Amino acid sequence: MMRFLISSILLAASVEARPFGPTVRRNEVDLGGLTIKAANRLIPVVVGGQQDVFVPNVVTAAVGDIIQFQFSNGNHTVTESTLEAPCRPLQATDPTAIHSGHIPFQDGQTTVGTFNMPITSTKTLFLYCATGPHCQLGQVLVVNPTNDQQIVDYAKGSAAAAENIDGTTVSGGTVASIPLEAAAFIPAPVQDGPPGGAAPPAAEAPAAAPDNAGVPIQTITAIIPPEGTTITIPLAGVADAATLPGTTTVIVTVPAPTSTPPAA
Ligand SMILES: [Cu+2]
Repeated sequence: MMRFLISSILLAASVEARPFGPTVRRNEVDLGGLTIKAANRLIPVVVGGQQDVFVPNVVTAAVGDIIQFQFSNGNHTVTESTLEAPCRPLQATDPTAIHSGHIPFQDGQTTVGTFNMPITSTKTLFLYCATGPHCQLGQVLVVNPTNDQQIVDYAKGSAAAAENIDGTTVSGGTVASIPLEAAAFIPAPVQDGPPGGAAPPAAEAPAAAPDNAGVPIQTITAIIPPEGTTITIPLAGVADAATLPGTTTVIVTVPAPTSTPPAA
């Protein structure tokens, strides 16, 4: 009975106190040094991966939200430009403009580099990747566009940009990391390479598959017979060649060379 009475009093006191006390939110999220209230949105944007793009490439965010860039395969940046001067850092004229620095992701990583960018105004932001030709290849993003045409115009302007210029100083956000399991992407399949998760050497882009893809490749050593020689070449792969007279052999008369071969 006494216990019930005490708890009733405590309950009454807490209910009584609530309307008069300040509302204090304890549900805060630590983003590697940057603390936000959980009531604000954390908006993930994947940077790079199988393709050099931002996903999504148009983001609508409110003041107080955090855009969390999550860096997937490759080495990318988030760098602010203007719509009129794409692939060029706004930092050149405004030191507070956004630049994440270069954040890589290599095969075998168990963490993902992030750039947490708080939205502090409703200003439209034009962002690009300053690595290599990524900006020209379409790795661009618009935050809070004022119309649907802006991402189109920005991407077209970027594709036509003469050069892709890097930012200089990390600004406009906080570099941190998250566990891979928490990321909004699945990394590209691990390439064959040295063990231990080291980055594979920069591979040349594979040549386009030839039309005879799948046919075993043979090494042919060219032997150039003297001019006027008649040679016969049996055709390989013809079934029962003896029953197909006239189709199994090619006769070639070696033409005169068109230029003097170099002396041996
Ligand atoms: Cu990039």
